[in-house]
Amino acid sequence: MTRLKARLLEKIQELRPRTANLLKEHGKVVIDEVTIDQCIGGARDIKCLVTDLSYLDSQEGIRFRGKNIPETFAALPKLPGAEYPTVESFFFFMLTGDIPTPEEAEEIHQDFRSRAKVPAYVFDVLRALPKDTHPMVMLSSAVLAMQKESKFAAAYHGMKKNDYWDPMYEDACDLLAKLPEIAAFIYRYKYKNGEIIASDPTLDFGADFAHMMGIPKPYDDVSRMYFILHSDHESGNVSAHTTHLVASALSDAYYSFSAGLNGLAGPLHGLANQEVLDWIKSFQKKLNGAEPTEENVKQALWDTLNSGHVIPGYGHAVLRKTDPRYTAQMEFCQKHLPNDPLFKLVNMIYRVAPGVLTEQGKTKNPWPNVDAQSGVIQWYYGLTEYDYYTVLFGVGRAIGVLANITWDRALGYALERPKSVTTAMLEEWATKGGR
Ligand code: HAX
Repeated sequence: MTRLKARLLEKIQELRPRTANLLKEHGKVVIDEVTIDQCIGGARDIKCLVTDLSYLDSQEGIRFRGKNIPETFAALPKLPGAEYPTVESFFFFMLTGDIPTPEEAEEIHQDFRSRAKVPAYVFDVLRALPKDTHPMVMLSSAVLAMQKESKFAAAYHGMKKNDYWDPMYEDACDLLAKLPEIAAFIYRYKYKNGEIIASDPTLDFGADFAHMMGIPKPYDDVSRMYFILHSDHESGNVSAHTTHLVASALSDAYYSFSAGLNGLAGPLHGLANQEVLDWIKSFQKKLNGAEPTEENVKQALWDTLNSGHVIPGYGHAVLRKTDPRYTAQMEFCQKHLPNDPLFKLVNMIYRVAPGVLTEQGKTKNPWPNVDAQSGVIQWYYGLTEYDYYTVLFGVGRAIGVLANITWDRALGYALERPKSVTTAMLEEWATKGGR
């Protein structure tokens, strides 16, 4: 057993009695109430999910295991010469809440390498899809195609509930370790004439991904940063919630994460990073080579709103301030690409868009989210095929959701099954002023 798995088991044994006690002794304590607008309006803010891996505060933004983004980056071990920690050490941290020692980080790196080989049939499945298939369909299909590898599904009938976490952990690690090769294959197959670059087993998750993408340094660090920033945003967002929901039926990690990816592919969620670049490129096209000004950015934003569309990369269901994931990427740009024209334009949009959205008066949060900034960095390092960007998000999101469903099994979280009501019932309760 690796030290990560042994540590995880210790943590599971610590937490299990606390969860059991909450259920047994305090199960009927009321922690929230539900209003009609929450019922119709997407269950905003209803407190009915549990995770210890991350917490999203509307003002402060995300904390991973209690640490904000700068604290997370500072605390985790880095490879010599690297600016950002490895994905492997971050996964250790997310699963256990502990910072791995360099030896533990190296052990998980070796463990991931032993799991990283993607079965050949996965590439056959991808090659069989039409070339103009969206890369998110390719990623989700590749993940789903590997379901027959599931150790959880294979062990399910002979297993006790307390042991479910073990093969779920194995599936989570197997699947996560394979994602760089799958994602890089999709990119090279779709956009680089199928010229595939073989994995380099000496490299860590982020560096091997950069290598297989064919993008030189510092793209290894860009990848580490990007995957960690996109990993987790507590449990209520569509991709995390979908993964959790599907896993609650004891579907394995392959079924569950593939479903989560399909949710991530929606324009109000992860696809927003593609939409942002699409918006910027069509804006630049209209400028016809002229320098953008704050005035014509403002006009273009109003045109989008007036045509009934959202401004991609702005707004959030929970956050009420600039997303710290946006800020972390902006700081990267200030350091590495301060004079990049696209970065300057994104900054100009940041100066103008919150005012426009506030004036329009609909959104509760006029500030940018993670997706407003992420494409600039990818574009700068040569990844200009922006319909691929959500795949990058998907690889990062896997870290959080796969760690979460491992814990779901460890703590025996139940089949998810909220209750629905009818419109007539709501009308009746509305008339009575409550149920
Ligand atoms: N542009 C225009 N209108 C917006 C808006 C935006 N960026 N953000 C919110 N609104 C509108 C909503 O569409 C809604 O309008 P209606 O009343 O006509 O339905 C109104 O403002 C109130 O919405 P809200 O309560 O502020 O926001 P929601 O919780 O309903 O939605 C969204 C949150 C992220 C979906 C929303 O802000 C949005 O559509 N943003 C643009 C798309 C985007 O960037 N998505 C990525 C979000 C981060 C993420 O998940 N990344 O993966």
